Amino acid sequence: MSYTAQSIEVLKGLDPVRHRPGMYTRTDSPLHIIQEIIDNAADEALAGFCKRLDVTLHQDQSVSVRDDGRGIPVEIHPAEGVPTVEVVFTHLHAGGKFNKNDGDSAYRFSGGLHGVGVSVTNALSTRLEVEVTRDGARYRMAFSGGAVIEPLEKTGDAPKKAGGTWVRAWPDAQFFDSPQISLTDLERLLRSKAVLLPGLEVSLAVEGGETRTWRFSQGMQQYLAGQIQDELAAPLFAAEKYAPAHDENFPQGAGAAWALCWTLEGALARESYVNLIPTTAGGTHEAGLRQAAFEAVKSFCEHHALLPKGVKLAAEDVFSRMSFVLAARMLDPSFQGQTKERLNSRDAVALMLRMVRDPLELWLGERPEAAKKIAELAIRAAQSRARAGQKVEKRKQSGVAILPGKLSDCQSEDISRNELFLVEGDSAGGSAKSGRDKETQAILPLRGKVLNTWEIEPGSLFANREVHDIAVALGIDPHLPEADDAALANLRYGKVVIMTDADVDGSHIRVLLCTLFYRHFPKLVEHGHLYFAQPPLYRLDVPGQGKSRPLRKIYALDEAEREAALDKLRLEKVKPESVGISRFKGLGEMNPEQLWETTMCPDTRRLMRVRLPLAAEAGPVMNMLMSKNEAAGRRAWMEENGALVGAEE
Ligand code: 28G
Repeated sequence: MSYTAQSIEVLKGLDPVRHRPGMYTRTDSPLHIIQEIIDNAADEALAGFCKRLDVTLHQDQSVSVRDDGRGIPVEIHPAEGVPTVEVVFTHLHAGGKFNKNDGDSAYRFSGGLHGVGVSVTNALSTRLEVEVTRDGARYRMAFSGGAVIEPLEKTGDAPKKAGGTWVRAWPDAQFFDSPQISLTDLERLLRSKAVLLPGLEVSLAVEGGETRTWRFSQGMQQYLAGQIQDELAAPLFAAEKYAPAHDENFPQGAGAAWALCWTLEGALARESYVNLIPTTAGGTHEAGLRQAAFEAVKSFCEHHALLPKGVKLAAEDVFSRMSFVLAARMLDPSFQGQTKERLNSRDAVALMLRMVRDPLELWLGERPEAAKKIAELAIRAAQSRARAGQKVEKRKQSGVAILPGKLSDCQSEDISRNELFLVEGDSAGGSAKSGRDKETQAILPLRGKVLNTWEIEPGSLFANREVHDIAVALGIDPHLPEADDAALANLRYGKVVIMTDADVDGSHIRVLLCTLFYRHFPKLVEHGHLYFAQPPLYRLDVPGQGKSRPLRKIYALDEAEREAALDKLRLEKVKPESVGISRFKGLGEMNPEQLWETTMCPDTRRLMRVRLPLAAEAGPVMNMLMSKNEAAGRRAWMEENGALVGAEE
């Protein structure tokens, strides 16, 4: 194949990126495609081959990055028949994604923001140049819009031991809302690489301006200490732990490094990362850290009999004064949210719990004086929470209503933590009841269809049993949109969660419940108390393997999770063809543990908060949707706008 023919073929490969760049990267600014380049250099440093990483922001808005690692291989790639460096820049998913099966490879835990690699950067750049130094020689090549325009050539000799990669990219302004790269964001990103890769010297030069450098020989411990101005309750705790080979539950090398501390007052410092990628919106790894800290401190309190009578610690009591830097390392992390800055891999909770809890408990046990200070902080938080709860409790008891018989109420009196699940069907209701956290979660099963209350007078609402039960459980009366906030004074739950099947009937029930709340309990919606649970969309049936591995069912919330689960199974040598994938039919298919983990556990579930536009705008639409004689218009509107009513929690 001639070179041009081949580059045309390669271009075809990157075509989708140029057509829908938003599917592959963030398009608000070119920072994220630059981040892909920096991430590759950081991965090479993580593998232990770099001492420095130098970035220059040029006056023409291009960016160049240099590392002193091994240099991207230039040999002909056996499968592709072109130099490996060309494959890296022209093939989607090239880069970190391959070689995950090689236990020693540091690349197992690399990850571009979306794991798509630097070919996306290339596709979205008017020009991109690469220079490689390795094996006693220098090489270079250049691309435009992702296509090779100057094939790889040797440009000279280099000292035998010299190595490194240099990349300069000119992002194509047509793909971005703004061509400017924020200097603050770039600085923050580079500083975080220096924090997470102790000893690495990182620099940022602004062409014609200043140069900044970062180096943290003590890594995140040093960094966190520098971020905290207030008095520490106890010394800072920093450590790391990764799964060994042949671990039962986690792939080799998965784990975390962390630094954490407690302060008596003042601002908190909290940062988390997955595979060196910042997760500014937190996610499941932070939830796992929080749980680990909670369990370690609670266990210390119990061993030393520190808990005053009647005080019950909650995770938040331990967590609320804790500052931390957390760097999780895991295979196939999956991200969520508009900007993909929140980790949502469910197993990150268990992974962090496993890695952090015991070392922290040990650490506390070794310095009882310091640990007592931390315990005191948590106990004080629990006591003030209990006092706040009691006030509400008095109010709660002043009501005369008798709670509906089929309500399984929760034990906690802390309204802000309490949640009511409205569950479709008795069987799902049963699973929810046994799977829930009894402390804070209440279950109200709903039988059959809920009444369409759009055209029902407030006075006749309670003639309907279901509606009556919901209102009594909630502790509030129907009211008008003009009502003041006192309408919610006796509300018994901070979150009201509608949990229905992910099918047509389920969405019908959702709409009817939304109608009820929107029309007759508008303050509840306005104040953000109403949520949809999001049960998983897929079920993976994994056949048993020998004696040790029984048949398994894995639930995946969406396509991304389904693919991540399949990738992980591949690592376990499960043949993808042997895995049965079905679109999930109903809540009733899950046992209580599964329902808990996928849909109810605050750390691993995904909730969607229901938000409605202002009444003035929504009124006519709702009227169209809910009036008896508007069935056709209703269907059309919902198909188009169904997604608009919610936003991720
Ligand atoms: C300066 C800007 C960005 C990089 C390397 C080094 C290697 C590499 C990069 O290999 C293909 C995938 C995993 C082996 C690896 C060199 C092994 C041996 C490398 C960068 C083949 C990519 N020698 N440095 N990629 N690997 N720096 N800086 O991009 O299996 S990317």
